[in-house]
Amino acid sequence: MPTGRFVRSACALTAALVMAGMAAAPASAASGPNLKVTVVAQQGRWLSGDTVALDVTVSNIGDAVAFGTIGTAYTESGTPLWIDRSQWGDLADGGTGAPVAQGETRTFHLTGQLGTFSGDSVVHVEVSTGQDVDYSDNIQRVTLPMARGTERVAGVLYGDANGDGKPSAGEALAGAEAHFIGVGTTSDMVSVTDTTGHFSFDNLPLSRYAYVSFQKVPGGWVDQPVGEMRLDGRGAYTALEVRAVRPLSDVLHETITLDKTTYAAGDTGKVTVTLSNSGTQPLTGLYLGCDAGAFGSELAVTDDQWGAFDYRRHEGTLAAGQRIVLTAQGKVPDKAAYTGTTGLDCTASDGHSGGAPYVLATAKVPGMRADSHGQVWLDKNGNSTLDADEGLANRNLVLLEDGNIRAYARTDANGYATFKNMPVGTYQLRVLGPWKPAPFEGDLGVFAPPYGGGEWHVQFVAS
Ligand SMILES: [Ca+2]
Ligand SMILES: [Ca+2]
Ligand SMILES: [Ca+2]
Repeated sequence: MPTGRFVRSACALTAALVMAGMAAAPASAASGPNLKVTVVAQQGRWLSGDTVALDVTVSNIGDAVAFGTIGTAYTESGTPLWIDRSQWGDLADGGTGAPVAQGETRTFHLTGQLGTFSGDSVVHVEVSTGQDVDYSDNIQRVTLPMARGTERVAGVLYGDANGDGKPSAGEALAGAEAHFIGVGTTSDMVSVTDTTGHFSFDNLPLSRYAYVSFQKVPGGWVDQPVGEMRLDGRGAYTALEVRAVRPLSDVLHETITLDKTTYAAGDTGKVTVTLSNSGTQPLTGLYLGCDAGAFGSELAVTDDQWGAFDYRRHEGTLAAGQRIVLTAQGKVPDKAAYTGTTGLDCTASDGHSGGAPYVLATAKVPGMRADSHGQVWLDKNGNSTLDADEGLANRNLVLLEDGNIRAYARTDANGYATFKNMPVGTYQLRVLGPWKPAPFEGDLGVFAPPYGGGEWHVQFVAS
């Protein structure tokens, strides 16, 4: 029926007009709770893994209590920001919410952690209550700009001979290795300083934590630590000035001696440490750090015997030109009988200078004997791994002690050999022929069980 259709259409039109009119009316005109949220995001050029703060203010600008108020914050797009919802307290999603009275304002300090990079992070913050009279102010979005691009790290290494804290003529340190490591680099990168002391690394990936350190610094200079760097594309580290200072060992000299060259387990060994200051300034805050690499065979010297030089006190002093003799004693531990060696090693430090002197004295603890069995090998395929056919077959081996040959053995078809019934102790293993131990190989300890007896594998390289 035409008339009926017209009537229904008119009703629908009227309803649409009424709804549009309600939405356009000022919020203050409506009566009821009206939450409003504002968000201020911490400024930055953000990187994955960063923690970002969001200051959230929730106000009820209506004229009635907002019951059951809930707050949420989540990533709408881009790099995810992980926000623990418990930071909303009684407004946390998952609970029943909390009332916010008319005129009340509450603030929340939210923090979140950025996940894997996926462009700028758009964070949606929303507060809700039943019957909010104007929902348009209940949601706010903030965009966290993510850092992009690559970085350059460069600078100069100088030995601050004139002590003015900056590079001066003639202070460049050439030929040192600058090592860079940061998140996103798989191995450390090396740049050798040129004749002007400069080093550089280009096209580095952005990184929350990155470090430059130095090796093979010439002339005994000690580089001062470069602090942690944050590579977020600002180019903040392209003109580093890395200061190096003279080592403490230039002025602080240390010697160590034991009262005997041979002990038995249970004996008391006496240690003498001599310290002297050859500089023109007093040295203060000195202490000895002994047993640094302790593995249980050292003399059991208690630290209180060093008096003011006890590492817990840091109270040792040496005037310019002064020399001091410190003595202490300790028992030779039982374990030393199994390793054949005892002794003590001590670093003398002032707690802050690099290049602290280090000394070591050892003595023998003879008596026990042990077999020593193992393999010598060459990394024939260059994969840094011992593979099945890499034993050095049918070769003569020797164990040296202080340059003297103490034992011989011959390897089998797989590079294995046994030194029989050796006095326990520490030896240098050599292959007769055009080979030498790989640079990282140390001495060979021949220890009695239970401290020894395991199979060793020692890599050799062409000499
Ligand atoms: Ca509202
Ligand atoms: Ca200088
Ligand atoms: Ca190999």
